[in-house]
Amino acid sequence: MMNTEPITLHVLPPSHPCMTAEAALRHKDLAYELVNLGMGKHQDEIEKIYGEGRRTVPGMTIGDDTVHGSTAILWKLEQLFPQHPLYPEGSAEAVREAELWADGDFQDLGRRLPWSALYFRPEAMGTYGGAGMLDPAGTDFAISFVRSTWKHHGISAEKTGHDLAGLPAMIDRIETYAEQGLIGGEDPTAADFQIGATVRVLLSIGDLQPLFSGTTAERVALRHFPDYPGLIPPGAFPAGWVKERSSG
Ligand SMILES: N[C@@H](CCC(=O)N[C@@H](CS)C(=O)NCC(=O)O)C(=O)O
Repeated sequence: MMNTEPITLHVLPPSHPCMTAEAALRHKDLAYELVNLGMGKHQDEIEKIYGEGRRTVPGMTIGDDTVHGSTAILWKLEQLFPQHPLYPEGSAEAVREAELWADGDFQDLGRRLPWSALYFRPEAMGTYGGAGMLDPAGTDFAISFVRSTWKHHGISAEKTGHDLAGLPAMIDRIETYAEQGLIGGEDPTAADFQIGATVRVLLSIGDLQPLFSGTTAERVALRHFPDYPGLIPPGAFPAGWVKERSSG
């Protein structure tokens, strides 16, 4: 079933929940327009369209209807367009639970950890815009930009240590979802798209790649999101901050 009403997805390109929403639209073979709001005014613009207090991307309009947030978007798409189900019969509830878990603390790591790592390797910020490593003048810009992101996202060294310490258990949880067949199957679910997008962002941090190596999390991320700019060379985080998985 194709959409007769026009669909517009409002995004910021590097945002992982936006990647999730777009992957779901593509999976369901729907026609849509992608609108990049551009860093800066995005919060006010999204609030104008989606209502007071709604200041994040993604948002989706379908006809006159507005849907805000990645999990609401995927749910709505499933109700309107049942083809290529995101919540397969028999495991729909468990998939939704896994998706909602990933939308919480795990998704937050994708918003913080790249900035955490870039604090230590600011010259790598250019790789996220496809520009490669920055020169000294560019690195000056990156240093002040990264500092502003620490403020914006409430990042500190202590918080980074806490985020990194919690990551192995989150990967274990994702691998359990895979064993339960909620992600990693031939037909992707909402949980594949939600988890995979965050993992793809985390894979741009060289220090974290060994943690994901050989996992279903890594396979799902690279399958659904093969192209993602950005690479922070290993050795960014101070020694000992990245913890190993005990079961890895
Ligand atoms: N859980 C929400 C989170 C959305 C979210 O926080 N999006 C970030 C981008 S990843 C955003 O729009 N941030 C706006 C800003 O920080 O200015 C979802 O999945 O839609």
